[in-house]
Amino acid sequence: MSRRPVFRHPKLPTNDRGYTRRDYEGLDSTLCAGCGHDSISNAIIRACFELSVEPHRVAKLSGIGCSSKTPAYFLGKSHGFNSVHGRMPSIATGANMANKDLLYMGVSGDGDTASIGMGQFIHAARRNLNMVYIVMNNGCYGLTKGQDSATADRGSASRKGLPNPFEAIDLCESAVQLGAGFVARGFSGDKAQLVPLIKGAIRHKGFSLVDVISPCVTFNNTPTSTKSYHWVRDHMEATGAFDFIPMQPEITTEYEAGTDQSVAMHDGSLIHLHKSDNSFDATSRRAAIDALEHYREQGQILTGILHVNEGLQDTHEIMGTTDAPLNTLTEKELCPGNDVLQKMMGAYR
Ligand SMILES: Cc1ncc(C[n+]2csc(CCOP(=O)(O)OP(=O)(O)O)c2C)c(N)n1
Ligand code: SF4
Ligand SMILES: [Mg+2]
Repeated sequence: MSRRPVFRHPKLPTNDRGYTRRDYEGLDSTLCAGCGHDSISNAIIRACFELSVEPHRVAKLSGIGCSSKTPAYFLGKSHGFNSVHGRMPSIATGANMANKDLLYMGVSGDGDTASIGMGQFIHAARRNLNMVYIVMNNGCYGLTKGQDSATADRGSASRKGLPNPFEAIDLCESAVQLGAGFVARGFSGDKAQLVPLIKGAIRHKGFSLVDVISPCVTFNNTPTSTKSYHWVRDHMEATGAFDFIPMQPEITTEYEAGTDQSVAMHDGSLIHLHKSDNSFDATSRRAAIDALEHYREQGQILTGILHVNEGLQDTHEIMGTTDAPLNTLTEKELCPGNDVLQKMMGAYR
């Protein structure tokens, strides 16, 4: 039961659809105070409110973990399915195949995605499933007491553990290599950067990964952990300051050539990158992987939009499914009748 007061200020600001921010909130969080995951939930709430996403057009999906509990804490009026450990992408795929008209918002952890769910994650990415896939990445299994996860950097140590001896999986680099059309990395403690990243992911058509470094204050917030607040603040390198600009008729490009880059989303909205001198061409897969490797070698974490490709077909387009969502088709449309079936069978004889 929510402990939030039910009183509402009569003049709470509303968005274009008439919803207030409260309409995008969920239950009170039961996570540890200071957990990065709560900051990400708040960024999701803000992004959806500011984009005027209709809550009933969203389906939240998750696996198992502290991170996978968070859909209870945002978008309380949306559809939701809390699946089993690592299986969120299968549920997202099935739901998306049945009804392609909803916004699918998958939330997962680094354990849920990069260990038990890795085989699921990579296939959702390579099929370019139209969904937002947010990883709340703390480098550990928070819910089961802080064991190292597969995204923990080699040499990085959590509260009681020895330095991790294994190579880390970089989910962004994997997603770029697999052909995902929108790949970004944020930090839970940097809302100014994270909210536009989530907005861009929502507006992108196809697979949108937002990997968010999210310190676990209970098990993985020592200075030796590369997913801690201290480490990330000291070692973060952003691709540039940027903002998300919904397409409005009056928007004109007034960005200086060579310093900025605007990338149009399928629905016409723009991601506006203010490129710093050391930035790179985010539309190139090779450049994105080079940049990630470059900063990794320096011990830095590259954040921001890492890769965007708006020219890709999503799973439905690749498969040539009907324009109408499959769950709206009637029996008559789905079953062509005995004569047609006989003809089809004849072709196989
Ligand atoms: C099939 C199965 N194996 C193991 C577990 C135990 N388990 C629950 S959550 C979890 C890891 C969670 O880590 P992560 O996805 O990173 O989430 P976090 O808690 O760190 O946010 C594990 C191993 C489980 N619930 N189901
Ligand atoms: S154990 Fe870690 S990940 Fe889980 S709620 Fe607490 S701080 Fe967050
Ligand atoms: Mg984790």
